[in-house]
Amino acid sequence: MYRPSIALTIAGSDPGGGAGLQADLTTFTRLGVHGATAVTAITVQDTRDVIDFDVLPARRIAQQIEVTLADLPVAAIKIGMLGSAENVAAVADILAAHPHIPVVLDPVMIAGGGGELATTAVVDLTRERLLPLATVITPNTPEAAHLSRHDDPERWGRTLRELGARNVLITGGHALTEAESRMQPLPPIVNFLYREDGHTRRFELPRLAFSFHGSGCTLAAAIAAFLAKGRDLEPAIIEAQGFMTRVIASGYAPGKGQHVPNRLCPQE
Ligand code: PXL
Repeated sequence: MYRPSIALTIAGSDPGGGAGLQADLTTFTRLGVHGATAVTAITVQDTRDVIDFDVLPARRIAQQIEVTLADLPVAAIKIGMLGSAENVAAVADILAAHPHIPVVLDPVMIAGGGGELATTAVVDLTRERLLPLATVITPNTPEAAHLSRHDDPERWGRTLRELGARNVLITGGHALTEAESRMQPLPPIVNFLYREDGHTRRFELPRLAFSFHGSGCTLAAAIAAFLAKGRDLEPAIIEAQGFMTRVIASGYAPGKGQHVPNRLCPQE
């Protein structure tokens, strides 16, 4: 009997379908992976701003995850917005009981449009409890600075590894400064992977002029999808970055604000 690989996302809902669990689910589907979802929060936002959000109670999130893990052979877990320190603790407790499932942690702090999606308590507990349980974390540069509590970019990767994250992929795709955005050609996106074995790898990807909503979620979900399909971490990251380049290159603005990655684009 045909059964696709299964990945679980633990994430918040974005009603416009650009980011959050909708981004994760469309990415999983596009990459041929069955997506299971545990909803953590219901955000109210458009492609410009976060207007409001409600966070679900920790008990209800834990139930969704536990019921899913008891029923489905989940081969990778992706974590996005958790919404409260209680939720971080509940998710950490469950992950600790399932140490064999690879975990991609996207430490969501700020939405693509700039709205805050995590409190200081959430960031602090993520640092303490979730980093040590992650196979890989995928902070962008502001998130890496915040989580590591270092101003010096040279220290971010190593510090996050010392805090317990097995591998750290620091992504450079966030918005450019005014001066950078006037450069022709635009500076590339540079991602750095700080590996479990102490080595560092640098990846360069082409950058487009638009500001994107949902690109961080899409990359982390794609890594989780390839892990679910059985790839080792580094090949999963390389394939996920290739997927990102294709979906960003054909990205579109579905509404009045930011562009979203075109996760519908044909894959070779
Ligand atoms: O990309 C981070 C993110 C995560 N989760 C939700 C979001 C966003 C960004 O907008 O809305 C629910």
